[in-house]
Amino acid sequence: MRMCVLGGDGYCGWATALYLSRRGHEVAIIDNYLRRQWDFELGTQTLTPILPLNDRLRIWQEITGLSIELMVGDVTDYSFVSTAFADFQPDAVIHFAEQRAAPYSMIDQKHAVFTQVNNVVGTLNVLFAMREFCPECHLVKLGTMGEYGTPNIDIEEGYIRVEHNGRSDVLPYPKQPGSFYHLSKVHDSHNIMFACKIWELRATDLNQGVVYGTVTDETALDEGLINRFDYDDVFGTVLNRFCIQAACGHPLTVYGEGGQTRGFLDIRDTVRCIELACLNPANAGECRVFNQFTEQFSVLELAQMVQEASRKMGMEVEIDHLPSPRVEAQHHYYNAKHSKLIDLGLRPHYLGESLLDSLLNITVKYQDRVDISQFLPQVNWKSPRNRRTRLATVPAATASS
Ligand code: NAD
Ligand code: USQ
Repeated sequence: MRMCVLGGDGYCGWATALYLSRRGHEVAIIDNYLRRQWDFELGTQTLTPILPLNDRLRIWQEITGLSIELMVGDVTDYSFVSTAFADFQPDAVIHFAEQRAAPYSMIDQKHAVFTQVNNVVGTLNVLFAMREFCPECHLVKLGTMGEYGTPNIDIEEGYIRVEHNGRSDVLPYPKQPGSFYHLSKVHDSHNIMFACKIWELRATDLNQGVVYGTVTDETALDEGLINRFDYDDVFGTVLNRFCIQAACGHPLTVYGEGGQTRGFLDIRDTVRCIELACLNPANAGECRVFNQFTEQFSVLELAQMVQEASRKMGMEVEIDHLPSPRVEAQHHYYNAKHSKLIDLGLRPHYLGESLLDSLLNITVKYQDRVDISQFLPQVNWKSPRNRRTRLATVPAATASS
């Protein structure tokens, strides 16, 4: 298949582009390097030393003989996206190219507006460009489990049958997201659903849980292909952060009581899920929703697992309960369905001892690159003045949109 990976320089996108290329698909990456710019803005860097994208692609070609096309540009620029789709004629567009950190979107007004403009306008452009230049193509869009929030009933995969005043219907599952970032994904979902209905486009909205890990079979082929590993308080996801904190002997930063429960998955399952969705496309006019995670844990359970794995490696680490910087339920019911990708053939990697060991080993290996000032949360959901407000410059894309 001809697959266009939007956001292919990022964490999920890079691993996915390599995986799909090795599986024999024709792959093109679109990215505008915003993610690298946000590291400069926040004064942080990935734990792992990633190379410039051109170098990564050259190494990939040297090692495997496979080439991945690169188109550098901004998906909020319609003329760029439409030309890219018209030229490449993708069978599948895999859309990762968004601002994906909840704390970044909660820094202040500028960052909230930037996040929603970047994400919502980018996705709208993708939909319009598909309609105009590749209407048969299948959109595989990364959504998030956080769109649902934590309702006191089971979470279905996208839609729910509702009985009301003696009548019944299947309706989009109610959304109660917890940040302006998560809200941007809800807005995207509505726009995608509407576009499929009116233009007969085909789409799969993948409501992905929190991803962990960094190594895939492809990135392990050469040090120059290494993936990013974010651990700062804005872009670092919780398990990656706990592993680095453990490697540095820093107490694990559980926000509040730690009863917050989320769906999680290994980056190796992310890439497989994407391929499964592409190989089994939605029908024309259909907007499918899959919940993409393999296991659920509370934040405290994760911290205890990391603590135990560290102990076995001879590292003693404490668990701290910090006042939560977010507004989220700390004790709640959570039972989210996630069978559709399993039905398509996903064989999950579960978070076991060996995986935690390998995560901890990576963090120990690159420990000298760690900046421990990135461990404590610096963005508060309630504060009108977060520390980073003074540091932040808003990326140029907001102005151009
Ligand atoms: P990332 O920030 O590492 O990568 C996103 C990439 O998109 C970056 O390379 C960035 O430069 C690019 N990008 C952003 N805006 C762009 C624009 N306007 N034009 C062109 N390129 C642009 O993020 P990630 O962790 O790889 O996440 C990818 C997607 O998966 C996001 O949509 C995110 O919401 C979703 N997701 C991620 C996770 C996770 O745990 N990482 C979990 C669930 C869902
Ligand atoms: N948390 C801690 N301590 C930390 C960091 C986080 O207790 O040091 C807690 C948070 O309060 C939250 C949970 O861990 O309850 C998850 O936080 P996170 O930062 O790992 O993940 P989140 O903000 O939800 O966002 C990440 C990705 C985002 C994706 C989302 C999937 O950055 O792109 O959409 O996971 S989901 O959580 O299912 O919405």
